[in-house]
Amino acid sequence: MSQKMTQYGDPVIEAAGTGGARIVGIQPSVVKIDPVSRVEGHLKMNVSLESVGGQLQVVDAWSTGTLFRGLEKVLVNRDPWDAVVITQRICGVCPISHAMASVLALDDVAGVTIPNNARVLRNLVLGANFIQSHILHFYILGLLDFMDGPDMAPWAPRWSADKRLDAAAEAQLLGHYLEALAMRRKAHEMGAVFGGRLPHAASFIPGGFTASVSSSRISQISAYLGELIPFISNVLLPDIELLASFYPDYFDIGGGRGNLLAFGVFDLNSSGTSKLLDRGRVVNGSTVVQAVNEAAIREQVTHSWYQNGTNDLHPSAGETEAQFPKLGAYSWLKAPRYSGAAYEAGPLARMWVNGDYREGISVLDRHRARAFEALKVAQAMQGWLGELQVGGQVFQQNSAPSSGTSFGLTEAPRGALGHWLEISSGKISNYQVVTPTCWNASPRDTAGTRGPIEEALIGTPVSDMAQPVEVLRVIHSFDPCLACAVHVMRADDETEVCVINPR
Ligand code: NFE
Ligand code: MG
Repeated sequence: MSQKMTQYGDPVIEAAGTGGARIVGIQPSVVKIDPVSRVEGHLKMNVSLESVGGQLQVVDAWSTGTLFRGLEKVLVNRDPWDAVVITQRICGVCPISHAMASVLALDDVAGVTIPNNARVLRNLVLGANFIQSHILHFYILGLLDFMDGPDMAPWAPRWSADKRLDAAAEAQLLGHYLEALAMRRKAHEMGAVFGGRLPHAASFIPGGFTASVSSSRISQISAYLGELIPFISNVLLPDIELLASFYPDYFDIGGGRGNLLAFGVFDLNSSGTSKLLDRGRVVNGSTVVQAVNEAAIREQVTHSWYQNGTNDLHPSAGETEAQFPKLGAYSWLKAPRYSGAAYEAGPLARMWVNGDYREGISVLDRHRARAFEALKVAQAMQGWLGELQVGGQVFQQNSAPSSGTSFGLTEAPRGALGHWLEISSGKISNYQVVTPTCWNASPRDTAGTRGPIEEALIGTPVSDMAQPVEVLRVIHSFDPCLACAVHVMRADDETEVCVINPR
């Protein structure tokens, strides 16, 4: 990395003094967006803007996760089964995926095969979570970068730069924004039919699931899908095309490197060899899907606020040792890499890997793929209801071994999710979570390679440096979540983050 950082992570210019470089201030061309709103968790984005061929555009970017999550530290010395409960607290938007990753790891380490009913019940609750998250993302998090809305919260105050919708489109999307709130609630209610109280489900347990299958519950889910599927088909998908008709250049903005990674999700058989959305990866937007080898994953921390001695570890041996401040570091996110390369995770990665969507890689393609995926999952759920056996077994007795290692790979709405578990003397001795946003919003790695969002921002045109809404459109297309569980900050401190566990 040619750029220098302050110890708090802002890119700086240096005085050309004789006694060595001296930090004199934040680079004048850097625009700092902090916080980036309408994401889950806490994100800052620094972008460097320059005029290229007469057009102001992003020439560099630095993505900063501004809060330390540290759930990995909380899990050490706990009963292994607690992992399912605790890891769901990483986030209120994707907790079911954390439950899934955790139970997959625990099923595996216990050597238990879950009953068919449990597999289907887990899929149904996770599917409901995907649908609520995807509806939430388009209407409530992503759309407001493109529309004005009425002069009231949450639409105002707002940036006015580059808003192109006409009055009819504004009115249609505003109406659907409000409808989306109700639809998202229905998706949550659908998940609660078998999942119990949401968002954090107590029903996911190693060996299976804790709900009985009745025909009335099956009918309830079917009724919810009967409302959600038409909403996705007849409202969400056409709204994305409407948006695209006003902003067609966003099929060419926000592409990035085109490396896409999917761990796969929604097991269709008990061995998990068949999935609704398969595992795979592609390089540079290729249509050739390659295998994913879990052993090729590392987390790098050269530019993250973790001790350099913990750099480049496989998650099974991963460490979470904070070091803040740290020169050259600018994020609490580690930089996950696959064979040293940065990969984008998310609905577009999944749909691309599976051959369901390969129109392109851009801001609008991410929105489209997400909506098509919502439809695919909802339609599959209707079919899964027919696999449930009323009154059938949902749980297989099992227990965690006193020692062992395992991992669970699945997908969260935002992309590939992995949990790595180590048990010693009957307790968790190590637990590492690598979230999709850690892949997408990662900082540079040891080689200086930008994370996927940083890279996708390069070349983004900006019409008004004081209102860089175009930058937000690219960021939001990834639907970032900065893992919103543990908040440790001093809001009144200009450093914006504070020292964890000072020793
Ligand atoms: Ni807090 Fe999450 C999803 C996970 S993103 S939303 O989807 O895992 O890091
Ligand atoms: Mg982690």
